[in-house]
Amino acid sequence: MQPTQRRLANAIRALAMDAVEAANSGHPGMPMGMADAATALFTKYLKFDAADPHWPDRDRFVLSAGHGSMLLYALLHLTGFARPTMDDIRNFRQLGSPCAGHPENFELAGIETTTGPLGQGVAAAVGMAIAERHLNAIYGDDLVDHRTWVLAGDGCLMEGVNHEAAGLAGHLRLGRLIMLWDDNKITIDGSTDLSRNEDVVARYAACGWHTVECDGLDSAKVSKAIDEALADARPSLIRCKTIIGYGAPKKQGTAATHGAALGADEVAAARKELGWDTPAFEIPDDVASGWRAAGTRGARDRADWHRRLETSGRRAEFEARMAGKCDDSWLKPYLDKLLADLKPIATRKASEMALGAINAAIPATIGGSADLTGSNNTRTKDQEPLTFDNYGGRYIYYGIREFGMAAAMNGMAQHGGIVPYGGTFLVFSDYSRPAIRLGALSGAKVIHVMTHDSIGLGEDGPTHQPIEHLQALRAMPGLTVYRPADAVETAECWALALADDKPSLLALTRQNLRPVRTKATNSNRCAKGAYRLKSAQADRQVILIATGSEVEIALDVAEKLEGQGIGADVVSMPSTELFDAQDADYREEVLPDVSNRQVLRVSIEAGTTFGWERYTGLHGLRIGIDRFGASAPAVDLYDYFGLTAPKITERVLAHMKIREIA
Ligand SMILES: Cc1ncc(C[n+]2csc(CCOP(=O)(O)OP(=O)(O)O)c2C)c(N)n1
Ligand SMILES: [Mg+2]
Repeated sequence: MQPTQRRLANAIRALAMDAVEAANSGHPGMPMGMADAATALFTKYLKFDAADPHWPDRDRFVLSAGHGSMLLYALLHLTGFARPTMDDIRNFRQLGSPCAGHPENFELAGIETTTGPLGQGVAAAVGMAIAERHLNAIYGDDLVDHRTWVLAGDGCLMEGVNHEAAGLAGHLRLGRLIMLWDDNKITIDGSTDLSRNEDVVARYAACGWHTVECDGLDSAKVSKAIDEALADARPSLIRCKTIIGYGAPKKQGTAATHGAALGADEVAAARKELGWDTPAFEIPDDVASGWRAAGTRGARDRADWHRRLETSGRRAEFEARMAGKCDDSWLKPYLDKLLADLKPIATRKASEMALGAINAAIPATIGGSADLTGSNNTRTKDQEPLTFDNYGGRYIYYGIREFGMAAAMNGMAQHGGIVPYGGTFLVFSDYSRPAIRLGALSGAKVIHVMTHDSIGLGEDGPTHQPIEHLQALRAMPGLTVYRPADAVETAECWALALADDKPSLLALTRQNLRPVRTKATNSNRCAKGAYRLKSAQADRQVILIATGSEVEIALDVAEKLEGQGIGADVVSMPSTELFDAQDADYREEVLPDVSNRQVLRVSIEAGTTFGWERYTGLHGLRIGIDRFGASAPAVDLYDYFGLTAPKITERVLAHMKIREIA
């Protein structure tokens, strides 16, 4: 006999209880409350084949309420993914188990994106849905025709980013996006009455979504709601009314089930309540085979899809694109042309010029900006906007939604087939930072284009002038920050970002910079993160280390020092992370490890000096800005903050004197 949907769902409940019990840590409430809804989705609707988790035309499922990770681990295991095994689940939350506290996309195939920071999954799902429609516009229904499903909790729908995502999805009419809301009216602190009385459904409706409500504990009713959602052309919000911890007789419906083991007695009582009599971590045969059948439902679709791919004539192109490889053949011809006609330009402008070549050579790029297109220089001439009536466009007007943009870009990248880049001001990286971080953690190949990267932006003043941002972003693991010094470095940094499989951030100027790289080179000089741009002519006594707009100043300082017989190197350091990754010999060659008495090291960056002692040593000299900026024209600010060649030269000389006395 086929097990009922409820019996299949109870397997999820049991595994969630057992795993959390074994770990004495974790979140049983959400999986127990949403087990019936998830069963409807996975046994009837979700297009997937457990035998091939990477099948490009599979539906994407995002567990935005990542704390309910056991729901996903149970589903992957039960439907027959190679991992997690039952042993993996037994070791839930233990070192070495792929069943991490929250779902990690790099731990298990079948986890489309890392979730846990609430709300971001919703925005990532919007990005996946955009990617799907875009690729559909290019490759047609034969190759790209799938849906994106997202499971969100009350927390996801309170976090502001959900609203950015909802607005974007509604505007772009992403009808293939369906969100299941676990409306259990409970969060950690207790009832949602403590903190929320907005009408979430009305808010989504106002954003252009289709909405429908159902009893989330009845999988037939969830199915009916899903049918309605499928039939509607708008993105859908399905409000599933559930009970957190459903099945635990004493604790269900309370915050006690949210994030703690239920305890042996309550687990035993729940087993009774649910009619589940197998021991912990055991699945009865009928249930196991029922779930296995769900896991192979998509096999036929997948085989058909592969046949279509073979005969499409676009197989190689499609596969290369999904593999995410970016061709760098644009770089050399672009640089040749650039070097033939050098003039002072802002690196944001240089970025736009490079993008002209990049977008022509790499069809996978999709650009955008959070309402600063003209300032970020992110849109190139041939880029049409991506809109609901032209999903084939390659430029997204994200609106003033930095966080939503960054999180959606993670989703696009993780969908595959898209290399997203998006712009805002560097100072507003604070607004997108949680998504930059999650992208860094989960290896999403996204390029963040951050312009107006210092006081050099001028008159907009301290609210708009980044100070600590560069160093704060460099402190983030998994993200490479680039701050190019001129047009050549900008192109080189773009090439490095495109070649990487992790996220990158380009910090670019508003103000014009004079070219510091004027000759062709055989290799990408930015690739090692830092390099000697100018060698000391007299005996080397000073090494000036600068980034971005301060490199030209460093060159002027060096000239002044040389004028006094003091040999000075200038090291351009577009990426501290890449420099740190070089071998000791290279680092030693660029920054010889001698005491500051012999050679004074000086860092110059128009931002915090915090952290630069890493390269200058404690007795070196760090030139920067350790306060908030000011409103004035850029030239005046550089002078006011002492970032001019004469002022820096004076400080260097003074420092050398102190050192001699010491
Ligand atoms: C951005 C963010 N803030 C806080 C948390 C900590 N946290 C995890 S779950 C949760 C409550 C979520 O409530 P809900 O989504 O309703 O989940 P349920 O209790 O119903 O399972 C909180 C505050 C988090 N994971 N992410
Ligand atoms: Mg809740």
